[in-house]
Amino acid sequence: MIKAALKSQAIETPSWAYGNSGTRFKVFAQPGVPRTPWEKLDDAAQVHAATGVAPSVALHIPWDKVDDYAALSAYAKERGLRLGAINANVFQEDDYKLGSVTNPDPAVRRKALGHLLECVDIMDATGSKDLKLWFSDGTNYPGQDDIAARQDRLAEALSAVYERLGDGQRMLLEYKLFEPAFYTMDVPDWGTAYAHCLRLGEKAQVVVDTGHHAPGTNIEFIVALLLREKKLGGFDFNSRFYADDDLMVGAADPFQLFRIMYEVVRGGGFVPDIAFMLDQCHNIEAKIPAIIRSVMNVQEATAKALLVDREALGAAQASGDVLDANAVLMDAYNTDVRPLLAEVREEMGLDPDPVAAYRRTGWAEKIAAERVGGDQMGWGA
Ligand code: PSV
Ligand code: MN
Ligand code: MN
Repeated sequence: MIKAALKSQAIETPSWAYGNSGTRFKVFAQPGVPRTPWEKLDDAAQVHAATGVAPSVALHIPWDKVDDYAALSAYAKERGLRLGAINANVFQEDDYKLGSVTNPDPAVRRKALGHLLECVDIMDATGSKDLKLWFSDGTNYPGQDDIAARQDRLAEALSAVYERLGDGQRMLLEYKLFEPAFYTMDVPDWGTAYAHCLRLGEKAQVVVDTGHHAPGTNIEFIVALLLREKKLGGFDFNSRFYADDDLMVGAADPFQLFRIMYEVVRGGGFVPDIAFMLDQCHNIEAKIPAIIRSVMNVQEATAKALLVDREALGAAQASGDVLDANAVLMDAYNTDVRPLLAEVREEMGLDPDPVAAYRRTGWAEKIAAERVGGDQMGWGA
Protein backbone atom coordinates (compact mmCIF):
# COMPACT_ATOMS: atom_id res chain seq x y z
CA MET A 1 0.00 0.00 0.00
CA ILE A 2 2.74 2.45 1.03
CA LYS A 3 4.96 1.16 -1.72
CA ALA A 4 2.20 1.49 -4.30
CA ALA A 5 1.63 5.10 -3.26
CA LEU A 6 5.34 5.87 -3.52
CA LYS A 7 5.52 4.30 -6.97
CA SER A 8 2.59 6.36 -8.16
CA GLN A 9 3.90 9.70 -6.93
CA ALA A 10 4.79 12.15 -9.70
CA ILE A 11 7.11 15.08 -9.04
CA GLU A 12 7.34 17.78 -11.68
CA THR A 13 10.71 19.37 -12.34
CA PRO A 14 11.03 22.98 -13.55
CA SER A 15 12.74 23.67 -16.87
CA TRP A 16 14.51 26.67 -15.35
CA ALA A 17 16.28 24.59 -12.70
CA TYR A 18 18.34 23.01 -15.48
CA GLY A 19 19.64 26.37 -16.73
CA ASN A 20 22.16 28.73 -15.21
CA SER A 21 20.90 30.85 -12.38
CA GLY A 22 22.25 33.01 -9.64
CA THR A 23 21.61 36.01 -7.50
CA ARG A 24 21.70 39.66 -8.45
CA PHE A 25 25.35 39.57 -7.44
CA LYS A 26 26.62 36.84 -9.73
CA VAL A 27 25.58 33.99 -11.97
CA PHE A 28 28.13 31.18 -11.84
CA ALA A 29 27.84 29.50 -15.23
CA GLN A 30 28.14 25.73 -15.22
CA PRO A 31 29.51 23.58 -18.03
CA GLY A 32 27.00 21.65 -20.11
CA VAL A 33 23.85 23.53 -19.16
CA PRO A 34 21.05 23.39 -21.74
CA ARG A 35 21.00 25.97 -24.52
CA THR A 36 17.42 25.35 -25.54
CA PRO A 37 14.14 24.03 -24.11
CA TRP A 38 14.80 20.83 -26.05
CA GLU A 39 18.05 20.27 -24.19
CA LYS A 40 16.32 20.97 -20.89
CA LEU A 41 14.00 18.10 -21.69
CA ASP A 42 17.01 15.89 -22.43
CA ASP A 43 18.28 16.65 -18.91
CA ALA A 44 14.86 16.14 -17.35
CA ALA A 45 14.75 12.71 -19.01
CA GLN A 46 17.91 11.84 -17.06
CA VAL A 47 16.21 12.80 -13.80
CA HIS A 48 13.20 10.68 -14.66
CA ALA A 49 15.37 7.76 -15.76
CA ALA A 50 17.21 7.82 -12.43
CA THR A 51 14.21 8.32 -10.15
CA GLY A 52 11.23 6.92 -12.07
CA VAL A 53 8.94 9.52 -10.49
CA ALA A 54 9.68 12.76 -12.36
CA PRO A 55 7.68 12.32 -15.55
CA SER A 56 6.72 15.94 -16.25
CA VAL A 57 8.47 19.24 -16.80
CA ALA A 58 7.08 22.70 -16.08
CA LEU A 59 7.73 25.35 -18.70
CA HIS A 60 8.18 29.08 -18.17
CA ILE A 61 7.12 31.33 -21.04
CA PRO A 62 8.98 33.10 -22.64
CA TRP A 63 12.08 31.41 -21.15
CA ASP A 64 10.99 28.27 -23.00
CA LYS A 65 9.59 29.94 -26.08
CA VAL A 66 9.65 27.73 -29.18
CA ASP A 67 7.96 27.98 -32.57
CA ASP A 68 6.15 24.68 -32.31
CA TYR A 69 4.86 23.63 -28.90
CA ALA A 70 3.19 20.49 -30.21
CA ALA A 71 6.61 19.41 -31.49
CA LEU A 72 8.14 20.13 -28.07
CA SER A 73 5.43 18.04 -26.48
CA ALA A 74 6.13 15.19 -28.93
CA TYR A 75 9.85 15.50 -28.17
CA ALA A 76 9.06 15.16 -24.46
CA LYS A 77 6.91 12.12 -25.13
CA GLU A 78 9.70 10.39 -27.07
CA ARG A 79 11.79 10.75 -23.91
CA GLY A 80 9.13 9.32 -21.62
CA LEU A 81 8.14 12.77 -20.37
CA ARG A 82 5.22 15.12 -20.68
CA LEU A 83 4.99 18.88 -20.45
CA GLY A 84 3.51 20.05 -17.19
CA ALA A 85 2.42 23.42 -15.86
CA ILE A 86 2.81 26.44 -18.07
CA ASN A 87 4.21 29.29 -15.99
CA ALA A 88 3.32 32.72 -17.24
CA ASN A 89 5.91 35.45 -17.03
CA VAL A 90 4.67 39.02 -16.75
CA PHE A 91 7.55 40.32 -14.69
CA GLN A 92 10.53 40.83 -16.92
CA GLU A 93 9.60 43.63 -19.26
CA ASP A 94 10.07 47.35 -18.76
CA ASP A 95 6.35 47.89 -19.24
CA TYR A 96 5.72 46.00 -16.01
CA LYS A 97 7.61 48.38 -13.76
CA LEU A 98 4.39 49.43 -12.02
CA GLY A 99 2.69 46.09 -12.39
CA SER A 100 1.29 43.81 -15.06
CA VAL A 101 -2.40 42.96 -14.71
CA THR A 102 -2.73 45.49 -11.87
CA ASN A 103 -0.84 48.27 -13.64
CA PRO A 104 -2.65 51.64 -13.52
CA ASP A 105 -2.23 51.89 -17.31
CA PRO A 106 -4.94 49.93 -19.18
CA ALA A 107 -2.64 49.38 -22.18
CA VAL A 108 -0.11 47.55 -19.99
CA ARG A 109 -2.91 45.53 -18.44
CA ARG A 110 -4.10 44.51 -21.90
CA LYS A 111 -0.59 43.46 -22.86
CA ALA A 112 -0.20 41.34 -19.72
CA LEU A 113 -3.57 39.72 -20.24
CA GLY A 114 -2.59 38.97 -23.83
CA HIS A 115 0.41 37.02 -22.54
CA LEU A 116 -1.69 35.06 -20.07
CA LEU A 117 -4.15 34.12 -22.82
CA GLU A 118 -1.24 33.14 -25.07
CA CYS A 119 -0.13 30.77 -22.30
CA VAL A 120 -3.53 29.05 -22.49
CA ASP A 121 -3.03 28.68 -26.27
CA ILE A 122 0.30 27.01 -25.45
CA MET A 123 -1.46 24.68 -23.02
CA ASP A 124 -3.81 23.67 -25.82
CA ALA A 125 -0.80 22.78 -27.97
CA THR A 126 1.18 20.97 -25.27
CA GLY A 127 -1.72 19.25 -23.56
CA SER A 128 -0.72 20.88 -20.27
CA LYS A 129 -3.39 20.90 -17.63
CA ASP A 130 -2.22 23.74 -15.42
CA LEU A 131 -1.60 27.42 -15.94
CA LYS A 132 0.53 28.73 -13.09
CA LEU A 133 0.18 32.40 -12.35
CA TRP A 134 2.57 34.33 -10.21
CA PHE A 135 2.46 38.11 -10.28
CA SER A 136 5.33 40.28 -9.20
CA ASP A 137 2.79 43.11 -9.06
CA GLY A 138 2.77 45.37 -6.06
CA THR A 139 3.94 48.71 -4.77
CA ASN A 140 7.02 49.96 -2.98
CA TYR A 141 5.67 53.00 -1.18
CA PRO A 142 2.55 53.85 0.79
CA GLY A 143 0.26 55.88 -1.43
CA GLN A 144 1.94 54.73 -4.64
CA ASP A 145 -1.31 53.22 -5.95
CA ASP A 146 -4.78 52.35 -4.76
CA ILE A 147 -4.54 48.96 -3.04
CA ALA A 148 -8.20 48.04 -3.53
CA ALA A 149 -8.32 49.23 -7.14
CA ARG A 150 -5.40 46.95 -7.89
CA GLN A 151 -7.44 44.05 -6.52
CA ASP A 152 -10.26 45.00 -8.91
CA ARG A 153 -7.85 45.01 -11.84
CA LEU A 154 -6.42 41.66 -10.76
CA ALA A 155 -9.90 40.15 -10.48
CA GLU A 156 -10.79 41.41 -13.94
CA ALA A 157 -7.73 39.81 -15.56
CA LEU A 158 -8.11 36.55 -13.67
CA SER A 159 -11.71 36.26 -14.70
CA ALA A 160 -10.85 36.84 -18.39
CA VAL A 161 -8.26 34.06 -18.20
CA TYR A 162 -10.62 31.81 -16.30
CA GLU A 163 -13.24 32.17 -19.03
CA ARG A 164 -10.69 31.11 -21.61
CA LEU A 165 -9.73 27.85 -19.83
CA GLY A 166 -10.81 24.71 -21.61
CA ASP A 167 -12.18 21.48 -20.18
CA GLY A 168 -9.66 19.81 -17.92
CA GLN A 169 -7.55 22.96 -17.62
CA ARG A 170 -6.91 24.72 -14.34
CA MET A 171 -5.53 28.01 -13.13
CA LEU A 172 -3.12 27.80 -10.20
CA LEU A 173 -2.65 31.10 -8.40
CA GLU A 174 0.59 31.53 -6.49
CA TYR A 175 1.13 33.99 -3.67
CA LYS A 176 4.26 35.56 -2.29
CA LEU A 177 4.79 37.72 0.76
CA PHE A 178 7.25 40.18 -0.74
CA GLU A 179 9.78 40.61 -3.52
CA PRO A 180 10.13 42.24 -5.91
CA ALA A 181 7.63 44.64 -4.41
CA PHE A 182 8.47 45.70 -0.88
CA TYR A 183 5.41 47.52 0.47
CA THR A 184 2.42 45.66 -0.96
CA MET A 185 2.28 42.59 -3.14
CA ASP A 186 -1.04 42.23 -4.93
CA VAL A 187 -1.18 38.51 -4.08
CA PRO A 188 0.82 38.38 -0.84
CA ASP A 189 -0.73 35.43 0.93
CA TRP A 190 -2.91 32.34 0.69
CA GLY A 191 -5.97 34.26 1.85
CA THR A 192 -5.80 36.67 -1.08
CA ALA A 193 -5.21 33.83 -3.54
CA TYR A 194 -8.02 31.82 -1.96
CA ALA A 195 -10.50 34.72 -2.11
CA HIS A 196 -9.84 35.21 -5.83
CA CYS A 197 -9.99 31.48 -6.56
CA LEU A 198 -13.23 31.11 -4.62
CA ARG A 199 -14.93 33.78 -6.70
CA LEU A 200 -13.61 32.37 -9.95
CA GLY A 201 -14.83 28.81 -9.51
CA GLU A 202 -13.57 25.28 -9.23
CA LYS A 203 -10.99 25.48 -12.00
CA ALA A 204 -9.08 28.05 -9.96
CA GLN A 205 -6.89 26.76 -7.15
CA VAL A 206 -4.11 27.99 -4.92
CA VAL A 207 -0.49 26.92 -5.30
CA VAL A 208 1.72 26.93 -2.23
CA ASP A 209 5.35 27.84 -2.88
CA THR A 210 7.10 26.76 0.29
CA GLY A 211 9.52 29.69 0.10
CA HIS A 212 6.91 32.43 -0.06
CA HIS A 213 5.90 32.93 3.56
CA ALA A 214 7.00 35.01 6.50
CA PRO A 215 9.49 33.17 8.73
CA GLY A 216 7.66 31.01 11.23
CA THR A 217 4.50 30.64 9.17
CA ASN A 218 2.80 27.31 9.75
CA ILE A 219 2.65 26.10 6.14
CA GLU A 220 1.08 22.75 6.97
CA PHE A 221 -1.87 24.56 8.50
CA ILE A 222 -2.41 26.39 5.21
CA VAL A 223 -2.15 23.08 3.36
CA ALA A 224 -4.70 21.43 5.66
CA LEU A 225 -7.11 24.30 5.27
CA LEU A 226 -6.83 24.57 1.50
CA LEU A 227 -7.23 20.82 1.09
CA ARG A 228 -10.33 20.87 3.24
CA GLU A 229 -11.77 23.64 1.06
CA LYS A 230 -10.75 21.75 -2.11
CA LYS A 231 -8.64 24.69 -3.15
CA LEU A 232 -5.14 23.24 -3.00
CA GLY A 233 -3.90 22.96 -6.56
CA GLY A 234 -0.31 22.07 -5.87
CA PHE A 235 3.09 23.02 -4.57
CA ASP A 236 6.18 24.82 -5.71
CA PHE A 237 8.64 22.97 -3.51
CA ASN A 238 11.97 24.43 -2.46
CA SER A 239 13.56 25.31 0.82
CA ARG A 240 14.70 28.45 2.44
CA PHE A 241 16.64 29.74 5.39
CA TYR A 242 15.77 33.42 5.02
CA ALA A 243 13.52 34.53 2.16
CA ASP A 244 12.73 33.02 -1.25
CA ASP A 245 16.03 31.13 -1.31
CA ASP A 246 14.91 28.47 -3.83
CA LEU A 247 17.28 25.89 -2.33
CA MET A 248 16.73 22.16 -2.65
CA VAL A 249 13.47 21.07 -1.07
CA GLY A 250 14.01 19.27 2.20
CA ALA A 251 17.49 20.72 2.63
CA ALA A 252 16.73 23.48 5.10
CA ASP A 253 13.92 21.87 7.04
CA PRO A 254 13.08 18.23 6.29
CA PHE A 255 10.78 18.16 9.33
CA GLN A 256 8.64 20.92 7.85
CA LEU A 257 8.45 19.02 4.57
CA PHE A 258 7.32 15.93 6.47
CA ARG A 259 4.64 17.93 8.30
CA ILE A 260 3.39 19.31 5.00
CA MET A 261 3.33 15.87 3.39
CA TYR A 262 1.52 14.44 6.38
CA GLU A 263 -1.29 16.97 5.90
CA VAL A 264 -1.38 16.08 2.21
CA VAL A 265 -1.70 12.37 3.00
CA ARG A 266 -4.17 13.05 5.82
CA GLY A 267 -6.30 15.29 3.63
CA GLY A 268 -6.53 12.75 0.81
CA GLY A 269 -4.46 14.98 -1.40
CA PHE A 270 -2.10 12.28 -2.55
CA VAL A 271 -3.77 12.20 -5.95
CA PRO A 272 -2.91 13.50 -9.41
CA ASP A 273 -5.02 16.61 -8.72
CA ILE A 274 -2.32 17.97 -6.44
CA ALA A 275 0.69 19.00 -8.51
CA PHE A 276 3.97 18.33 -6.71
CA MET A 277 6.24 20.75 -8.53
CA LEU A 278 9.75 21.86 -7.74
CA ASP A 279 10.61 25.55 -8.12
CA GLN A 280 14.30 25.75 -7.40
CA CYS A 281 17.55 27.18 -8.64
CA HIS A 282 20.89 25.46 -8.30
CA ASN A 283 23.32 28.32 -8.26
CA ILE A 284 26.44 26.62 -6.94
CA GLU A 285 25.67 22.89 -6.97
CA ALA A 286 25.58 20.61 -10.01
CA LYS A 287 22.08 20.90 -11.38
CA ILE A 288 20.94 17.44 -12.47
CA PRO A 289 22.14 15.63 -9.34
CA ALA A 290 20.64 18.42 -7.23
CA ILE A 291 17.27 17.90 -8.90
CA ILE A 292 17.56 14.14 -8.38
CA ARG A 293 18.38 14.77 -4.72
CA SER A 294 15.35 17.08 -4.43
CA VAL A 295 13.04 14.44 -5.88
CA MET A 296 14.46 11.95 -3.36
CA ASN A 297 13.89 14.40 -0.52
CA VAL A 298 10.22 14.72 -1.46
CA GLN A 299 9.98 10.93 -1.64
CA GLU A 300 11.52 10.54 1.81
CA ALA A 301 9.13 13.03 3.38
CA THR A 302 6.23 11.33 1.61
CA ALA A 303 7.29 7.88 2.78
CA LYS A 304 7.49 9.09 6.38
CA ALA A 305 4.09 10.74 6.08
CA LEU A 306 2.61 7.51 4.73
CA LEU A 307 4.15 5.61 7.65
CA VAL A 308 2.26 7.58 10.29
CA ASP A 309 0.09 5.14 12.21
CA ARG A 310 -3.16 7.00 11.67
CA GLU A 311 -5.16 4.65 13.87
CA ALA A 312 -2.83 5.07 16.83
CA LEU A 313 -2.69 8.80 16.20
CA GLY A 314 -6.49 9.06 16.09
CA ALA A 315 -6.80 7.10 19.33
CA ALA A 316 -4.25 9.27 21.09
CA GLN A 317 -5.91 12.42 19.82
CA ALA A 318 -9.39 11.25 20.83
CA SER A 319 -8.22 10.44 24.34
CA GLY A 320 -6.47 13.77 24.61
CA ASP A 321 -3.07 12.15 25.07
CA VAL A 322 -0.86 14.92 23.84
CA LEU A 323 2.42 13.11 24.37
CA ASP A 324 1.33 9.86 22.73
CA ALA A 325 -0.10 11.71 19.74
CA ASN A 326 3.11 13.61 19.25
CA ALA A 327 5.13 10.40 19.71
CA VAL A 328 3.18 8.64 16.94
CA LEU A 329 4.01 11.42 14.52
CA MET A 330 7.65 11.57 15.60
CA ASP A 331 8.02 7.79 15.30
CA ALA A 332 7.17 8.06 11.63
CA TYR A 333 9.44 11.06 11.12
CA ASN A 334 12.35 9.36 12.83
CA THR A 335 12.08 6.21 10.73
CA ASP A 336 14.90 5.71 8.27
CA VAL A 337 12.92 5.26 5.05
CA ARG A 338 15.94 4.97 2.80
CA PRO A 339 15.87 1.12 2.77
CA LEU A 340 12.14 1.20 1.91
CA LEU A 341 12.74 3.60 -0.97
CA ALA A 342 15.67 1.52 -2.19
CA GLU A 343 13.31 -1.47 -2.33
CA VAL A 344 10.67 0.56 -4.12
CA ARG A 345 13.23 1.60 -6.72
CA GLU A 346 14.45 -1.94 -7.22
CA GLU A 347 10.88 -3.10 -7.70
CA MET A 348 10.52 -0.38 -10.34
CA GLY A 349 13.59 -1.71 -12.12
CA LEU A 350 15.73 1.22 -10.99
CA ASP A 351 19.05 1.55 -9.25
CA PRO A 352 18.46 1.97 -5.49
CA ASP A 353 20.84 4.95 -5.55
CA PRO A 354 19.58 7.42 -8.19
CA VAL A 355 22.47 9.90 -7.85
CA ALA A 356 25.08 7.16 -8.31
CA ALA A 357 23.09 5.77 -11.23
CA TYR A 358 23.07 9.18 -12.89
CA ARG A 359 26.79 9.67 -12.34
CA ARG A 360 27.52 6.33 -13.99
CA THR A 361 25.71 7.35 -17.19
CA GLY A 362 28.47 9.78 -18.13
CA TRP A 363 25.78 12.32 -19.10
CA ALA A 364 27.46 15.16 -17.20
CA GLU A 365 30.72 14.68 -19.12
CA LYS A 366 28.88 14.32 -22.41
CA ILE A 367 26.93 17.57 -22.09
CA ALA A 368 29.96 19.45 -20.80
CA ALA A 369 31.81 18.43 -23.95
CA GLU A 370 28.96 18.94 -26.40
CA ARG A 371 27.04 21.96 -25.18
CA VAL A 372 29.04 25.08 -25.60
CA GLY A 373 27.60 28.44 -24.58
CA GLY A 374 24.86 27.25 -22.25
CA ASP A 375 21.99 29.62 -21.80
CA GLN A 376 21.35 31.68 -18.74
CA MET A 377 17.77 31.10 -17.82
CA GLY A 378 15.68 31.13 -14.75
CA TRP A 379 15.88 33.23 -11.67
CA GLY A 380 18.80 35.61 -11.77
CA ALA A 381 18.67 35.74 -15.54
C1 PSV B 1 8.46 33.69 -7.88
O1 PSV B 1 9.35 33.90 -6.82
C2 PSV B 1 8.40 32.24 -8.30
O2 PSV B 1 8.30 31.41 -7.17
C3 PSV B 1 7.31 31.98 -9.29
O3 PSV B 1 6.84 30.65 -9.20
C4 PSV B 1 8.03 32.18 -10.57
O4 PSV B 1 7.36 31.65 -11.68
C5 PSV B 1 9.32 31.48 -10.27
O5 PSV B 1 9.61 31.88 -8.93
C6 PSV B 1 10.46 31.79 -11.14
O6 PSV B 1 11.59 31.07 -10.70
MN1 MN C 1 7.21 29.56 -7.28
MN1 MN D 1 9.65 32.05 -5.62
